[in-house]
Amino acid sequence: FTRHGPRASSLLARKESGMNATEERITGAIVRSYFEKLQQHLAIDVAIVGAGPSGLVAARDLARAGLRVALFESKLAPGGGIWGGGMLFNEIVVQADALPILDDFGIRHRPADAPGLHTADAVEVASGLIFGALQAGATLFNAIRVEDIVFHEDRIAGVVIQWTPIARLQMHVDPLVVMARAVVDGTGHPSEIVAMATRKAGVRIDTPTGDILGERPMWVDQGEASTVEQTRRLYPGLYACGMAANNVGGGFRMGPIFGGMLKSGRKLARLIVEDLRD
Ligand code: 48F
Repeated sequence: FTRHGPRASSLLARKESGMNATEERITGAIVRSYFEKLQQHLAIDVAIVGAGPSGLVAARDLARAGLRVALFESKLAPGGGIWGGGMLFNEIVVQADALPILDDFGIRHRPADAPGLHTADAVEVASGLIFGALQAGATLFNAIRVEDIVFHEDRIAGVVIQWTPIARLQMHVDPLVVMARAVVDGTGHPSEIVAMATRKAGVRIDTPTGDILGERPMWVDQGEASTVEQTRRLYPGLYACGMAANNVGGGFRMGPIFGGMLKSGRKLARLIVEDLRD
């Protein structure tokens, strides 16, 4: 007790021990707001694995349609293969028919010295897509790797998540789970989530063989078209977009041209909105 009574004494004790100092309040604010965010996304409409261009466009459209959407990105920085443009020349190419998607995000572009092709600054595209997805209401969890899927009665029902550093250090720590009505493989070339479904759950996906057909060598026009064509539901609760869809469907690769990725994201969102409405 001090001469000011018990309350003043406990305030003094807190002050002396550094409790309730700005440092404590900063940490408390981060912990409370992060856990609120996490708690609101333990059971969601759509879990998108991978925050590359196709996943980010899909996330924005799905969030705009009023669905609860979370992106899980294993790297610290979302954006996937956009940042480095072609061979670290940080410009990307987009076809004229995909420009409305860039316009929708407020991302600038200019005509290239080639008919029907336009260029955009890769850093502006990456940051613009991330910003646009979040502003529309999607939530992004970075540095979190999806290491498995939830499989319930012939349906993909969620994702199994773990901090990337824990996975990298191979620490023996059990993961947590996020349940989702739709799980999207946006992991790019390896189509990791569909691979888990075929390998671990043994499901036959919607391809001619029932399995992943695998990416073919570069043929830009074919690859761009097939990326959009192959964007679809592969199994109840399981979808793929972007290079993951192209890999699953046996399409050709296409390099640093991004119209197909953007259009794939938009198509995917439309399909999922229709499916989840039923
Ligand atoms: O590959 P990526 O950019 O996805 P995309 O939308 O776009 C492909 C283009 O960037 C480019 C192209 C073709 O030449 O135009 O390649 O298909 O991004 C995939 C993201 O998924 C993350 C990865 O870090 C990357 O940011 N990712 C991969 N596996 C996991 C993951 C995982 N298991 N959990 C969480 N994130």
